[in-house]
Amino acid sequence: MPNAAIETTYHLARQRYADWGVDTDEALRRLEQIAISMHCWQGDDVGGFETDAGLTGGGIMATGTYPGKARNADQLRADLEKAFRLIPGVHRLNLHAIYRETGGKPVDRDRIEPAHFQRWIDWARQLGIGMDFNSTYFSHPKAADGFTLAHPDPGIRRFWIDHGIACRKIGAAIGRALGTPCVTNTWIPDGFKDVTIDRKGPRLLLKKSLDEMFAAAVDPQANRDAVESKLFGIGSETYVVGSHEFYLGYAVRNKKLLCLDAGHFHPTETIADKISSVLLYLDEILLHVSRGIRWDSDHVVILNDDLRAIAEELVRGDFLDRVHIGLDFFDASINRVAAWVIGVRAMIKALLAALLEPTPLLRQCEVDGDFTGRLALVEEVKTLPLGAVWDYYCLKEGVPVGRKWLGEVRQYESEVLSRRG
Ligand code: RNT
Ligand code: ZN
Repeated sequence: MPNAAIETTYHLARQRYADWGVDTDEALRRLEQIAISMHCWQGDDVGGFETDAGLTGGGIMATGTYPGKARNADQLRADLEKAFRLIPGVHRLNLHAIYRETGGKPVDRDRIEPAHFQRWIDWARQLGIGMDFNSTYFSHPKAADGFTLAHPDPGIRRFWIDHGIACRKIGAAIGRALGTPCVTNTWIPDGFKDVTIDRKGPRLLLKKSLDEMFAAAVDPQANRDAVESKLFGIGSETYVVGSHEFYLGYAVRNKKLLCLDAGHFHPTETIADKISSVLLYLDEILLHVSRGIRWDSDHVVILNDDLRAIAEELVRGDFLDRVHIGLDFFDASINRVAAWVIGVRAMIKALLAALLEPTPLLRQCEVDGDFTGRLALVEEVKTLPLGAVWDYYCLKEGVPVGRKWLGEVRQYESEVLSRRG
């Protein structure tokens, strides 16, 4: 579609929304301010660059054999840049500790330092983006038992506490260097596959480990700590130490950010409904936007009802400045750059849809007890010309409109990814 047609279509759409009392220009101004933290680990199936072994253990698994995954940090950065160029707006990078660059030197996880992430920091500065960080408690011999911070062996616990301490320092260095706070997230796989007798003991140990890990005060302008719960994982189907109740309590008491991962609850339980509750007791939260399918919690995010509900909550509750939006999925069965682009664009579309909602009108129906009107209007709003506004936003931000981005990914695949052997 020629640019002039995109603009004409937008102007018609703007009028349609104006009829509902919605200012599309204002919605786009707000949308432009929202940074989404794009997770590096979609680019190499959560492998990292410590060893050639890739993802092992940890109750998570990437499935698929699509060719072309990034084999080193330079390749991963190139792939990330490609994806960023196809996504409207200025976003962030979410990095895991296993993506450190030590110049070939073996450095164990309790010893990693900001210097090992300097190239990532310099790269982010060049792109003008912020960064977030994650400690990595899987794919390591000391995590092979399926226990880390809650391991019964004090030596193993100490190792992982030191990893967590190292990661907070790295997070702070990132935040200071880039001038925007880094959110450093903690997720551990600890749990049992089958019937569990002692549910209390490991939780006491985890609490103690976290207390030690978080003992030192860190400037919140540099680093903010988040803790992520999970209901179950592969190999921890019966019992997960870091459950929702565990971390909700921990976060409230210790003023941490709670990380809500969309794939970490019962299948019909959605995180959208949790946001307005937990933000009564917490200053800020982190989201891991993902898509659960049956037992898997990490499918590529698409514009479905769950995603839209999350975005609606953020906008309706005026929570955008208290919620850090991160994505968390990994699919090795499709082009990995495309997976990022699909997921991040879907998140942005969901936010746009929420920003274009005639909320006062819907709210008034609810206040008046007019539930017929509420349901009727919600249905009518669904077919307002969201796509025309979205296309115009992409045009304005200088990224491909509509399916055009896919052609660019295919070209990148034939010129770069397919040559990786
Ligand atoms: C695992 C958690 C965790 C990981 C990433 C790689 O279930 O969701 O956030 O996906 O840290
Ligand atoms: Zn997650």
